[in-house]
Amino acid sequence: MKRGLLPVMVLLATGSVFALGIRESNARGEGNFSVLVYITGVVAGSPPYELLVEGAQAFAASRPNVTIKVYEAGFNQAEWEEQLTSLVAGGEYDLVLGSNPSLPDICANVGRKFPSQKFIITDAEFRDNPQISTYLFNQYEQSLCLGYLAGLITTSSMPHVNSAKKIGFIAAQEYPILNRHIVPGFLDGARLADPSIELDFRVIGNWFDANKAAELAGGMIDAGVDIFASIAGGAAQGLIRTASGRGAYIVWYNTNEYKLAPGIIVGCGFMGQKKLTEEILADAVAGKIGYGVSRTVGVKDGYLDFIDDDPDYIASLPQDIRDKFGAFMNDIRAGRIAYTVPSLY
Ligand code: RBF
Repeated sequence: MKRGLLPVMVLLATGSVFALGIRESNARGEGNFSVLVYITGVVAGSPPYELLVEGAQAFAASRPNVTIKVYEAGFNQAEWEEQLTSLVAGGEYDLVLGSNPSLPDICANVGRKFPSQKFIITDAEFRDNPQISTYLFNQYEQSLCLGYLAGLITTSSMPHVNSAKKIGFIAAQEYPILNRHIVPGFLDGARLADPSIELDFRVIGNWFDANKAAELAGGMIDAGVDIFASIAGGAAQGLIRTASGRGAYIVWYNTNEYKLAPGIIVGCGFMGQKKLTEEILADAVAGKIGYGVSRTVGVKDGYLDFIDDDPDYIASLPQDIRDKFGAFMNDIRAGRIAYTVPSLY
């Protein structure tokens, strides 16, 4: 404490010229902490981005010296690196915060041009770069949970269930976390309920085309799918439309969306991205972030879970399914289910 105070007292005693010099060398301002929240897409309709922004804004609201700028980079992925480069070129931001598996590579390129710029990215895994810190959600685990529930549903006698043991997954685009963690986890989970379950997997090609998602979902229902999951951002609205119109079920990743289609969206996962964001920013302001490293978070430590206390969940599924699934979730929460997370590479 004493050691920390001494330079401040010297600075005050030596007067304004010295103090001004210090201020000029720090364009961001003494004591202020400025964060660029870089959204790789648009916020609306994408749970990871909505939660990231909510967390950053909640943190800034509690700290008057923290300022947040949210930038939506849009859907043209080819432009993301150039956009980020021009945003950080002025040296305005103490930190760039983002949430996307493709961001660390982009940040590494941008960071080479601006060696003092720091980046923290969630939903990604990247190591050994002293400017970049990453946090990976164990989405294999959330997928195992949602997949097991989908397996219980497709083998049940619920009103919209047919005799085919077929579950569906609609993805906006393919990428390593999707192909190696999310989709395999979903199928592995379903096969814990019944090993003969098959997966119908289809790709939209972008994160916004709800009509294409609706059309794909229709074809999948024709092919025997009665329960869906999707990772599709705003395009998932098309799946909800078709499932509601034709009669099929959906399990939803990351956020509580039961209200969007009660009785159709029958299970929702939880992603603790808001809490993680607030913790990350507190650590960043305190200078406690480890750069060059990646940390994985999941159900056991409370960063992923399943929302089973919502009245719409309880009303949507028969007691026997909720009992079986509840026992499974308790085992996952307690670390009693053994599984191996596949390699991302
Ligand atoms: N998830 C979204 O919810 N909305 C998006 O717009 C979005 N864009 C993505 C773009 C790229 C290039 C990649 C690799 C992933 C994207 N994701 C998006 C997926 C996101 O990172 C995460 O894996 C899923 O949302 C599941 O939590």
